[in-house]
Amino acid sequence: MDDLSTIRSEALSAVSAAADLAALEAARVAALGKKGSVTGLMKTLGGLAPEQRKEFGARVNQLKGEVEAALEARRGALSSSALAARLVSEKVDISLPARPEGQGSLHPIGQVMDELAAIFGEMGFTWADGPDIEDDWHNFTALNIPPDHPARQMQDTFYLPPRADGTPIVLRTHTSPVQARTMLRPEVQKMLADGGALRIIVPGRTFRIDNDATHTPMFHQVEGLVIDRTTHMGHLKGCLVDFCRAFFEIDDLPLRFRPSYFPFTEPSAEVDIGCSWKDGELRIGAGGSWLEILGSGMVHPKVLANCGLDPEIYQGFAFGMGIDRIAMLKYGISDLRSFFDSDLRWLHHYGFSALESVR
Ligand code: 2NL
Repeated sequence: MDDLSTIRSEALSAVSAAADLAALEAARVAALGKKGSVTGLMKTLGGLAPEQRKEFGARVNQLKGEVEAALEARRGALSSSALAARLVSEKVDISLPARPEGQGSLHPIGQVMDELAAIFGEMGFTWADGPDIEDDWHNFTALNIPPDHPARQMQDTFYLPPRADGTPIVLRTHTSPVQARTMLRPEVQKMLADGGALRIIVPGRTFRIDNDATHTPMFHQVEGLVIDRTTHMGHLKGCLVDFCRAFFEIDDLPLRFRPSYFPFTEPSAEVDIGCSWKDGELRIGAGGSWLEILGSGMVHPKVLANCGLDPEIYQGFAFGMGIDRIAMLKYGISDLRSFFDSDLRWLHHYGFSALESVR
């Protein structure tokens, strides 16, 4: 019994004296470990007479419980003071300015698409989208492109394995199939029948098997389409003059309309803008030279008919241009292929801040 009370006071004072978690663990081992003082008392039970064992055993068990409770209480106190000490010593200085994040930039092609959307948006056009992978009906047939047209040849167009029913599949060679799909939509047909007007621009990726200094197999086009019952060549001219002057930001930019040919328009016109050359460098604006910028025309009656519109009732104009090309002209980018190199230094030089975007 003397032993028991000595062991009790020693064990409990070691626990309460423990200054940190390591000292507390040492106190636990000294009392309850394999060779600990309380464990030692347990071991003496076997040598006692049954009567004594019962009474003494109960006291040793109670002691063990007491030591365990003291250990637990002390562990709790030490952990919270350790946390409190960390909270004091490990302060985060929230007044420090943040490290600057690397700023991303918008690719010039995306920037120019946004500019196109803003300029044509003011004229009442909306942006239409469609698939990059097309069947040859939407890409060629609907647009009155004859079977012997060079665009239909294997060496000009990326053909994909045909559909199960034999339909030839291509990577679209222009964005025109999106206009065809839009005209064919029942709600568009109804809107036109009700006397409305369709005005869309279609910016997007296009694909042809060219690959040299001025052609990449993937490039970008924007086409525009207006359909109603009265839109004529004069509207085409006014629209494209306004667009070119707004895009190049030159109020008196001269334009020249030249007769041309496209299978999907009749009559057709190519549009040149005024420019000049000085020391081998191009300057856009009045200057006596001309630069071809886009193709246009009145939508061919066969195209209207193919798209479910009676050419005796409906008419309109369409136009198309290369986005990569007008981006190069506006922003002084000399090599077409650099657009698609994904060189971050190039992008930081020619790219645009998201905060400057017109969107
Ligand atoms: C060019 C010329 C052009 C069109 C595209 C078009 C679309 C439909 C109907 C009629 Cl659905 N026309 N598109 C018209 C004239 C010219 O593009 O040089 N593009 C780079």
